[in-house]
Amino acid sequence: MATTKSKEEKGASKGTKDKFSKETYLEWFEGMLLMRKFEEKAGQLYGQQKIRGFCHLYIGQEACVAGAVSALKRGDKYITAYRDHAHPIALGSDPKAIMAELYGKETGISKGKGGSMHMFDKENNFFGGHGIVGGQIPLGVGIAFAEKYQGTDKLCVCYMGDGAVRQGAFHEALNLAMTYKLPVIFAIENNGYAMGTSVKRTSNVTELYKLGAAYDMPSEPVDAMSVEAVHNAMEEAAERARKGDGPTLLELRTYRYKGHSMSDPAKYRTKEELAEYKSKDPIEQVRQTILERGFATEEDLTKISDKVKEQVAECVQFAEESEFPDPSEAFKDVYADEDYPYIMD
Ligand SMILES: Cc1ncc(C[n+]2csc(CCOP(=O)(O)OP(=O)(O)O)c2C)c(N)n1
Ligand SMILES: [Mg+2]
Repeated sequence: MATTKSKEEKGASKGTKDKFSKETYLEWFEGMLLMRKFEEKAGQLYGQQKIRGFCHLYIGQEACVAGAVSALKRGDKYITAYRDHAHPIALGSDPKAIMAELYGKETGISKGKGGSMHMFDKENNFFGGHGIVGGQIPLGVGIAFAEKYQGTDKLCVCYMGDGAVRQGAFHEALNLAMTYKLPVIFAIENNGYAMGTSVKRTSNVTELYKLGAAYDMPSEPVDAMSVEAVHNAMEEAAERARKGDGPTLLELRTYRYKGHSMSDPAKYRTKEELAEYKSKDPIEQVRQTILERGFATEEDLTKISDKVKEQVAECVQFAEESEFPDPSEAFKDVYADEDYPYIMD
């Protein structure tokens, strides 16, 4: 257990605040606030049945992606599971197109055919949005393989939930990535639960970064309520990947403030547990640092917040005013063969 502690302490100490500039802090604040406000609105719209089907919110987990995007380079690839609204927002996709996708409209980022779980934006290096738990992990390794094969200096960040590490595909993917020294960062967003099942109910191995040891993969836990700690861990992993030293496994210790999906009363956790994580809110932490270090005043931050709210309102208006796709679109971009036999007349 002593080893575990020192690893955790190492992860926490990575949150050294002095390293980061005013610009970085303000970008983190605005970026994470946009993810948060966008999703709060999406939650409301779901209640009004404007958004249907599945909808998994990322609220509380924002630092996991904000700290990666600030640490990595444009052109690095990202792939994740179905909790996927914030990743493309962080990568620069148009939030209006993401909202339209939630509405199932033709102007959506996946032309209204993907919905909440299947956002996709190749131009901004976002490879989805995958509904099958663990399904994106081998795909992420494949993307990293392509980068290595083509001799680029780019890498792939492959996000997954804590539930996904119990899938066989995770272990096969780690083995292959380590054997071929592929430029991939496996980022486990450990929010403590897979639907209503806690991590400790699924395996003896509850410190998920330890799973990397079976493949001799550099692995560590990261306090992912701290955007600084995520940035630092991603930066170090990226350096390793770009040098040709292969993959890293990061266990991003995070928390989702909302239920698993929209129909989850979250009875499997206590109010105290939720309150404890809310007291470490990643956005609030950034706000405090900005104020403490004099990077902005309360008034400046309110202006940013107002701007973000306006942006979200524009997203809703855009989605409302967009059309549903024509039924003839249903099979386009879905199958490789354009004359797929079930195309409707
Ligand atoms: C192969 C497969 N099995 C089961 C499901 C049903 N399912 C959807 S989400 C989920 C829990 C996954 O939890 P986790 O990986 O921790 O991600 P989180 O929702 O916490 O982000 C399950 C079991 C699925 N989508 N795919
Ligand atoms: Mg989980």
